[in-house]
Amino acid sequence: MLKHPGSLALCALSMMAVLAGGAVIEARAADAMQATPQVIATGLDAPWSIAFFGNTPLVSERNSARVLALDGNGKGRQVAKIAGVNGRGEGGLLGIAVHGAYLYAYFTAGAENRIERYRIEGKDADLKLGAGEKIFGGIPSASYHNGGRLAFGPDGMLYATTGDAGEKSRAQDLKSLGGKILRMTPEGRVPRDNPFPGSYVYSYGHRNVQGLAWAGDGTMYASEFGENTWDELNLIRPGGNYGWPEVEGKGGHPGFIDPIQQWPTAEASPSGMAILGGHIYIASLRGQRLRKIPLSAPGTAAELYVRQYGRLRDAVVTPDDKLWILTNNTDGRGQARAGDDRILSVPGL
Ligand SMILES: [Ca+2]
Repeated sequence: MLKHPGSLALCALSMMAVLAGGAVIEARAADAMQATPQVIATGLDAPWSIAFFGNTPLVSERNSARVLALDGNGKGRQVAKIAGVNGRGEGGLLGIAVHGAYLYAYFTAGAENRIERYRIEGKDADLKLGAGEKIFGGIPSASYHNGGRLAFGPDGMLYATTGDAGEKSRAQDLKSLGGKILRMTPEGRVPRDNPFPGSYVYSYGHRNVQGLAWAGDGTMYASEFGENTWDELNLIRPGGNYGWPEVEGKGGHPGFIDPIQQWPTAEASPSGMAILGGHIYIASLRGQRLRKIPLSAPGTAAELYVRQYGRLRDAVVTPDDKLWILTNNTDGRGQARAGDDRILSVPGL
């Protein structure tokens, strides 16, 4: 598709728009040349997160508390129903991540959000999960702002994003686990080299972070939901204070790290994110689009699939370097289309 002469012309147009400083114009051109994604899976129920064990995709469903394994045809098979999931609103079974022989899950269990891990036994059609082992708890929960993304960094540590759970002051309180990015060992202990000795807090002053990704050089990025004005893309530094609730978006305030990019909340509400081929990809819920941000020019963005597939919850890189996106239209906030919710593979990257 991209080799088509017409697409080349659009690419050239897109480049010119960037040189002219017109990120929005570039977005339209990029959108026009984006090929139709391939459908990987359909019929998911309020899915939240995708992770891979070897080549096997695993998907979490927020309300059913199920973890599904997809076969080569995208057919889901329940491999676990996570015990103890008890969430309202945005709570439930949220992020999952795989490390070694374990699946890690972040979920709402009544008054707290917690992290458990499960030994993965067997593989492919025989894959199943062992009993849960709670490795971390006490993260504040609420109907809104539960955070919930889990990811292992290039340093082998587990990172977890939390929300302010409706109490803004938690974000600036280093003694609270709310409104933070947390960093822990795979066993749930405090790493010796965390920025605040003895504390799980890696960065703070966050409202509700649901996306994490690292570039090849180790630079860490996170997406964050703003309140009414600005959603954020942040470059995360250990010990950094990202401003909430004193500042939303770019405040230029000493002591707070400004986002490297911000968007009106109606055009974003950014959740999962991934990095592939020199670009950051961010799935947007309310904005119903996939944002593509060059690592070489992180203040610019192209917008793909605007309002074509509804709300998007996650973006992940597959083991064979494809980009998959996860729709989010069946959790009561979106308008479900035929086949929702779906996993789509983005071609031509
Ligand atoms: Ca901020």
